[in-house]
Amino acid sequence: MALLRQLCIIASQLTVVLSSAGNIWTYKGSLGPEHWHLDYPHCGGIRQSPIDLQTRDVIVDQTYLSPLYFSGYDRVSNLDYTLENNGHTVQVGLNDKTMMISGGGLGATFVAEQFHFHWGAVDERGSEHSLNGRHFPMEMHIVHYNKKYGNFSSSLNKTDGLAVLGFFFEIGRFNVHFEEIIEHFGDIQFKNQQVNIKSIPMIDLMPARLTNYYRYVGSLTTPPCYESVIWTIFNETIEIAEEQLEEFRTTIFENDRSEGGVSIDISDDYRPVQCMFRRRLYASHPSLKFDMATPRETGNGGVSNQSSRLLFFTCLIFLRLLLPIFSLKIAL
Ligand SMILES: *[C@@H]1O[C@H](CO)[C@@H](O)[C@H](O)[C@H]1NC(C)=O
Ligand SMILES: *[C@@H]1O[C@H](CO)[C@@H](O)[C@H](O)[C@H]1NC(C)=O
Ligand SMILES: *[C@@H]1O[C@H](CO)[C@@H](O)[C@H](O)[C@H]1NC(C)=O
Ligand SMILES: CC(=O)N[C@H]1CO[C@H](CO)[C@@H](O)[C@@H]1O
Ligand SMILES: [Zn+2]
Repeated sequence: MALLRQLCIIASQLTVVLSSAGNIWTYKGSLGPEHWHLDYPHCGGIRQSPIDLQTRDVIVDQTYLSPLYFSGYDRVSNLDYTLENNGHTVQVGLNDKTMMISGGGLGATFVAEQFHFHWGAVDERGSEHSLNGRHFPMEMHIVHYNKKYGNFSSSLNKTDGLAVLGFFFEIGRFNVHFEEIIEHFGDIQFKNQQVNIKSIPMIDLMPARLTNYYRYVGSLTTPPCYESVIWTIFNETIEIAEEQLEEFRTTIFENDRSEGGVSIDISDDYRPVQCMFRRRLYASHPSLKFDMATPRETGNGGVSNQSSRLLFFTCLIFLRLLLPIFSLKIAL
């Protein structure tokens, strides 16, 4: 059934030639991820994000993927951050532009612009990336732009324009650092609301060990889906209490205050995993390459190798459908 639906989506992707104008999109319904490519053609590309991180096929390269160098992440800024509900997520604007990353095979210096979250209505989903088919309840993205392009907007559509750091969350202890953000949610319940908050040393929001990570090239996970992102997904997770996650789920709405009626929460603001096609997944440490048959952790919960398998076949079929088009182009 799900496979059939995927096939239909692919078919529509291949037949639609003209795209209508428009700039609204959602995570559900007729403007949901399966339809994004109609208004935003890049979303139908072959280097899209997120992906399922399949640890068995990883290429380990410890020399190239050296530890990232973080500059300014331990400082408190004298400029406030801007916390905002943009109708798709909770986003924090890093107004000072003083935090930078380099090294770790990035090939350039990238400046931190903003960070935001993707979360689920229940613990079994919410993250955009998955690990061997397993999703996490939330994922944080710290978005950086390439310093050589001067600002975020001129970097957005450059092949080496952006570097995004991704972190998975797990339910655990109360996280005092994230509480400094969550405690302001009352001020940004509705779309387009924003509030200034005191800056937080970014290092407090990140896990302690940052040397072990996965790397691949991909895209923005929201329209216009430009294929401009060097992705780094860390192995170490961030702990957050269930009650804190509940604040994300129940107090942040996708509608404007003025729209009235019933408020709709933003939960499940994640894009489904995309086909890997000819890309490779790299890792910074040998322990990140392992087979699902011998899982590292026990009691994972929610691991579904079935969904991994389904994705594999869907991508295979997608390629087979594309082949005639490519050969036709060559023939012409
Ligand atoms: C970004 O940089 C470009 C080129 O330097 C400039 O034209 C543009 O106005 C800048 N945009 C912002 C938002 O600062
Ligand atoms: C990966 O993360 C898990 C838990 O999040 C941890 O137990 C494991 O030691 C980490 N492995 C590496 C190589 O960092
Ligand atoms: C994968 O699926 C098989 C059969 O359905 C199951 O026995 C196995 O435990 C699954 N592996 C994981 C890691 O979920
Ligand atoms: C990296 C990237 O997505 N580049 C795109 C920028 O926009 C032009 C025009 O739409 C595309 O041709 C590029 O592929
Ligand atoms: Zn994101």
